[in-house]
Amino acid sequence: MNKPCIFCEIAAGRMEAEIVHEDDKVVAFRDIHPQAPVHVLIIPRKHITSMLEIEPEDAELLGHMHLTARKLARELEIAEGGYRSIFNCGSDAGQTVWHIHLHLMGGRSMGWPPW
Ligand code: IU
Repeated sequence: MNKPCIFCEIAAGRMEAEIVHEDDKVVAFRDIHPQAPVHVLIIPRKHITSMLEIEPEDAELLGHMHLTARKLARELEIAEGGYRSIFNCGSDAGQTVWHIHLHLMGGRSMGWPPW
């Protein structure tokens, strides 16, 4: 039997996470291995394996994810200093969980490029 998707389990409330926002389309929770003072993952309730699999019908959902990032950046007080929002797509980019997630990171100064 296939293992259930961990992020689908979090979205369904069957697995614990420190949730900072949820609505009918997305759930946002704190990353368990934060790489910045604020590190939140915004996930869609809809299971989409990677950014390579998004479809035109997902455009509104993706926009909603970015608007949620903006709202949380303000609420979590990283908007003024600046923040990064990132989708890792595929293994070279460092994707390890196969349910799309928008990383929202801030609270420290970050370098570029991100090795
Ligand atoms: P990536 O872009 O696929 O590498 O990011 C996956 C993130 O999910 C990574 O930062 C993990 O620390 C995080 N994470 C989590 O917050 N909770 C979990 O149960 C698992 C991974 I598995």
